[in-house]
Amino acid sequence: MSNKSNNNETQHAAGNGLLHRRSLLKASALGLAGGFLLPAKADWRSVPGAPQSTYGSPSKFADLRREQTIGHPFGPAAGSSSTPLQSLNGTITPNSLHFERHHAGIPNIDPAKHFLTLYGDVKTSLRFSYESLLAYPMESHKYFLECSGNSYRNTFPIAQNLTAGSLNGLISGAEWTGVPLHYLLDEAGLEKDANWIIAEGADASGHTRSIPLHRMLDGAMVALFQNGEPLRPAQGYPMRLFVPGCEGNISVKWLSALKAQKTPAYSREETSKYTDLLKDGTAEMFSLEMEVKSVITSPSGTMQLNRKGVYEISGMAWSGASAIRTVEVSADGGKSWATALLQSDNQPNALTRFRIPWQWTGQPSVLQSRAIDQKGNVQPTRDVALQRYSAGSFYHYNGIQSWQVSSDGMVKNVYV
Ligand SMILES: Nc1nc2c(c(=O)[nH]1)N[C@H]1C(S)=C(S)[C@@H](COP(=O)(O)O)O[C@H]1N2
Ligand SMILES: [Mo]
Repeated sequence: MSNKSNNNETQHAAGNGLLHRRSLLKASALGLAGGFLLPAKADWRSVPGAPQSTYGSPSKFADLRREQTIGHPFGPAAGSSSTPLQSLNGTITPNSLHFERHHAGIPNIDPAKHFLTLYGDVKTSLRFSYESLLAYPMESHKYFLECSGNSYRNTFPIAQNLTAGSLNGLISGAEWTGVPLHYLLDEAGLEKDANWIIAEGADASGHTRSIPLHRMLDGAMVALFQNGEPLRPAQGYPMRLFVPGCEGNISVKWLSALKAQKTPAYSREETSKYTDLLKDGTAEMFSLEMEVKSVITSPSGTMQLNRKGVYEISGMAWSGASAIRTVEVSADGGKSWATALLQSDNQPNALTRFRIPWQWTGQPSVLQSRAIDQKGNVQPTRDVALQRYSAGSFYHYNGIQSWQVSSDGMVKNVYV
């Protein structure tokens, strides 16, 4: 090992073992070095493996499953499941692990029998079949999708000892491909006062949301493909609305109608739900944009550190307002912070991966990440985040996630 890299490895960036973000991780520093034995000849070297398949599946040794697959006590089809953030890396969620949130289950829609109607304050009402939409020019973008209820368990008075995915996994990242909405709106010709578009889904929940026109013209699409393949039924097959940076529930799945009008619809989903009760007793409506947020996915809740040495702290950051500017990481519960490496392309309204090396000598530690977006929004502490809304209101919670590492290596959700 040269002196140069040796210096680099031991360059501390903040308290309690955070190393400079570009420090190299080497087996010697990881505490993993030592003599190794040649492995015995494995079975898979001596006999041919399984044949090819028509649709792939993960290794049986990789434990990949959605978490918190919870139904509603009065209607099991109304429920959600979370992405296991701690089992994944990078910024793309595989389609089989994209989080799910349905108000009335997953309809099984035959695309030949499904239509999207565009009507209301327009010069010409239009009806699109799945086939006809496939003929339009499309765009592909990487975006996050986050439920406004994501991380609500961290608003509970007692910290829940759960995984990163169980606590914060109502978020996923994908490459979405579809028809930019402005093509369809231009074709129909909006009337002058048509400031809102009311989107409705074809499922049994009657899910209806009002979206301000500027959001529909700026980046919204009728999404047809997700990570390269046709949408999964759970994600809205054959077509869904996708509004980047906004709470998941306005990205209406199984999209069947778009109605242009002067005012919002004040539908059930925007009166009885999806409003935020403020401290003064008033309710904030149409708080659509998702706030700046991040979460460390490794090490994270319920994991066990089984050696001392250098670890890579890694996680995801995102903001509905812009791209991510900086992610800071603390290993001492917020006393000191070091800047992490943003280690993915960093697009607006997309997941950004951050990484930073950390030397664990067995000391009790509290790991945190704090995201700052290009507009200067800073992710708040839990205390500050909870002050925004009245008690019991749990949408749009974006407080800093704290993971406690105890001297025995157990990692646990804590409030600091
Ligand atoms: N038609 C319809 N659209 C819907 C919903 C629904 O129940 N019905 N759920 C919404 C909610 S609350 C969220 S968070 C997202 C979830 O999208 P996903 O299941 O693809 O992750 O879809 C939204 N769109
Ligand atoms: Mo949601």
